[in-house]
Amino acid sequence: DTVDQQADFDAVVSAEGRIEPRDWMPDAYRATLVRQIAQHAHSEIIGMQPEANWITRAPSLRRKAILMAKVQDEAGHGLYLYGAAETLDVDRGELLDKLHAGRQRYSSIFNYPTLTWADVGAIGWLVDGAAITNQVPLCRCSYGPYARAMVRICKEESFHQRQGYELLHALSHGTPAQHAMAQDAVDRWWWPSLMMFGPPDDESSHSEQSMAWRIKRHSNDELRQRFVDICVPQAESLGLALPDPDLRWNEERGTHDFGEIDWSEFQQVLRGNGPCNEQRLDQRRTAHENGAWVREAAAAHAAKHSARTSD
Ligand code: FAQ
Repeated sequence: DTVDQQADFDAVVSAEGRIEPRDWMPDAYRATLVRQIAQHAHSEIIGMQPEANWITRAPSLRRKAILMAKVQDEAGHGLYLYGAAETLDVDRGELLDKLHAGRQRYSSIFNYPTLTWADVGAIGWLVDGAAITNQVPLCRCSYGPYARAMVRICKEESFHQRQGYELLHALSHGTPAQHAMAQDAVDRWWWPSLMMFGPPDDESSHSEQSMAWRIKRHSNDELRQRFVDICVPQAESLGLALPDPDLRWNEERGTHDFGEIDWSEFQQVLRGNGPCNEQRLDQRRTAHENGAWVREAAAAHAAKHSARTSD
């Protein structure tokens, strides 16, 4: 009965085991995973837009090939994640409908514009860097399909982060105008990257339960702090400044202190009022409509194939 099932579930989670799709799980655990995995998948595919904006204007064939590969990886990450969500008895069509209707979220970070080529570098360095910091612990998430999807995604994100770092390094050590462009991109992407980790712990409605279920392994503020500590020496070797006058090493705490985040900006972006929310969702809906023929053709092919094999 449910009492035994709950006890079995709790025992697996506390022993660092994995919950698999066939296992019993509490309804709220399933709902939390669907929410987080869907939001993550939506972020991957909406996250293709800001960088895709620069594919046709990449400064060389080599840069263009690298950027196309990165954006294609993001589409792939979306597919792994929608696949992981579907093991929880939801359908990706239904999740996409909810995204398009504004009833499911995607990461706040993708509502900012990519104004210059250096933004491609800043996204790789900071946005992929933040994504890895958040996602490496998710490789140990209690839900098996999500944890396994994260392993491969993290490997690919590491490549993405390196390409951004290398791109910014080239600009930072180029002409004064290139250096200024790199600095401007870092100035604009730094604070939104810190917001990717979610609200402060005392305002994070889901953290406590998600940590008890071992979906989340660290709190939002812990991961944000880890990210700041990783970025400071990297900024130094890039020769770029982080736009925070309050950023300094705290000997006692053994980490960096950093300035106040503008949480009202984060709330505005979550409410749909960021600089690009409308544009991102419009483009997503249009892409979905334009792709209808592909879904129809795939479904027709699958139907023919199964009719043939069932003969
Ligand atoms: N944006 O209680 P919490 C990538 C919402 S990486 C928008 O703390 P939770 C790679 C939250 O949903 C980006 N909404 O929530 C890439 C909740 O909403 P609700 C994607 C946010 O879930 C790079 C409310 O605020 N990564 O795409 C954000 O425990 C370059 C309360 O928050 C992931 O999704 C936000 N930043 O912790 C691709 C990682 N933060 O239910 C292309 C997996 C919070 O009240 C190019 N997700 N909210 O309506 C997670 O680890 C967690 O879901 C957190 C939030 C940490 C994001």
